[in-house]
Amino acid sequence: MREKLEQLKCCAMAAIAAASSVDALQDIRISLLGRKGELTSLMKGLGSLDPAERPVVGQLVNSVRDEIEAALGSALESAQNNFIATRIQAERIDTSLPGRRAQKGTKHPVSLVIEEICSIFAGLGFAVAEGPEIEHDWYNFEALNFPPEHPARDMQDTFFVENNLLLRTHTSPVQIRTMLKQKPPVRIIAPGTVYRCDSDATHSPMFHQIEGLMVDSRVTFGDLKGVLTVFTNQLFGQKTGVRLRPSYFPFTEPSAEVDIACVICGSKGCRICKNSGWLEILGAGMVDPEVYRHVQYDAENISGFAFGMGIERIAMLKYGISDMRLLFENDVRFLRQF
Ligand code: 2NM
Repeated sequence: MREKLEQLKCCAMAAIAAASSVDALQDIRISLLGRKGELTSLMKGLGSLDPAERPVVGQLVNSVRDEIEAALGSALESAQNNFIATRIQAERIDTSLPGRRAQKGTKHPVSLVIEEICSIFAGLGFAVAEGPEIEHDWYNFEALNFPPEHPARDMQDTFFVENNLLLRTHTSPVQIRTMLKQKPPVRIIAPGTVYRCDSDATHSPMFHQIEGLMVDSRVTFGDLKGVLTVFTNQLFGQKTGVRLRPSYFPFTEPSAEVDIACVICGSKGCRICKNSGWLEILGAGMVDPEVYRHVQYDAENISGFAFGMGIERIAMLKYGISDMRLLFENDVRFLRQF
């Protein structure tokens, strides 16, 4: 046993001295000290020794193992240093140069506007709700009181996936899903990506919307105007004028378009506001009882308002961006400015 140990130590030291690479040294470590290694097997054989001899030989095994480990350790360190030095030579790395910092990204203007709007409505007690981008016809149109022959249901305006599945054309289905899940009071906003078959300087087939819904026992048109006035003042500045014009949506009655005084020209008249002094930024109205019928809300005892806006348009107005396509080209020289 002693002889075996002496011999193993000699062979090991010679092998370690001869090995020049990190890999070779790792192999030696495994073949000696690994689970099935030579030294490990020897240690397992200690049990068959004379009990009197066991402690002595045991100590010897330990000291051989310590010596081998120490030799392996220092050989590995110098092999690693050699490896690095060779690479620095071969690749001509100038270690005196300062490191290259990873480029930090910036938030997309659309994300910035979504975050700002969500935080304004959070201050008014609105929670954020989300839903799927691939929707059933029922949630996107039927429950929202779109008649079967409504033009939005045409192939021209909606991306259909198959049978009754489509890419949502607005985030209103999120409001439907929320009303089906919870009873009034409801106070939510639904930000997200929506899709319409449309593409030019002011329309992208993929864009973003935020819609809001408030339903409670006595919500009035006055509440709608109040909430939206607070919102536009916070988003565009305290003195921004707001006006409501009568309009039509299938899911609200009465309905209104919400304009703000043109923030580009100060209402003097410009290209952006088409010389009217006003910018249309929101659609809104009192939720139609027909919508409540689809979600089993009792239209006799509750009321509520809903509104919706396109984020890209608001980002363009807020940051003075003239072409919507800039928002989707992903040119970092443009995106870094916000
Ligand atoms: C708008 C304008 C007016 C709206 C209505 C609903 C729902 F689900 F409650 F019926 N959600 N969103 C709505 C109302 C959206 O966007 C221009």
